[in-house]
Amino acid sequence: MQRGLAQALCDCSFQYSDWQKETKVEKQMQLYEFAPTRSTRVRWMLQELGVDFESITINLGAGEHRRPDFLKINPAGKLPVLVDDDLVLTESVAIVLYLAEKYPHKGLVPTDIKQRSQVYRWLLFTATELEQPLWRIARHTALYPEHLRLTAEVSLARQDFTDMVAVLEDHMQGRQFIVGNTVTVADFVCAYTLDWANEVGLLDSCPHLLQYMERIYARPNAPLRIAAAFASLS
Ligand SMILES: N[C@@H](CCC(=O)N[C@@H](CS)C(=O)NCC(=O)O)C(=O)O
Repeated sequence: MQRGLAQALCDCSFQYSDWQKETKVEKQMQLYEFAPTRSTRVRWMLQELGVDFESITINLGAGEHRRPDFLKINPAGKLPVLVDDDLVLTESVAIVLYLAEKYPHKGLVPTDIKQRSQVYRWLLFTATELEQPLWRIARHTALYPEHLRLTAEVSLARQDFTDMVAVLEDHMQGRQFIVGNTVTVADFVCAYTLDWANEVGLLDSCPHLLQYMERIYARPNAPLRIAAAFASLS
């Protein structure tokens, strides 16, 4: 009796693995992340899409991004990284665009080419004009060794950010979303970056952007705000 059952189970698992080989079973995606960082953008996208994924924490504070096994995955030693089957993708903006295009029925990237071009425009504006000054500030206040930090660089970066964020503040007057009348991938990337700016006191003179950021983060599938993510580490 027992041997019969064991045989049946064996047969079953044999058939299952056969079926797995024949039918390409989609593997769970893996996200290499660390709570308060740019990997938030990818987590946000995955949560909005309702895609199941495996989270792999790489503790930047503990230097895990410099470990040889992680450097094999991303030689730049940076987060986030998304692994989807044989695709290993770095760069947060490239990853969220990939996800938006992989699940087009979720409507997070417009089908209309002109609307889509506006999404690209604001993603690039965010990554170059807004995020770069924030990154310079982070490096020259906390990340570089103290003897390499330049106070003047921080003032310049704050001014660069202030000049460029004024353009977005103006754009957001009377708007709910960055592009068109529905949420897109640009909103998640932008809201995260605005949260970052807010953390360093650079959003006080942008009432529209403050309201907009709060609204986007109030979505049910939004990730933790940066401050809460830092708090969750301790
Ligand atoms: N342009 C990259 C930047 C990635 C990046 O600098 N990530 C930071 C965390 S927000 C990191 O991993 N830093 C580790 C390091 O620079 O050593 C992206 O958007 O993915």
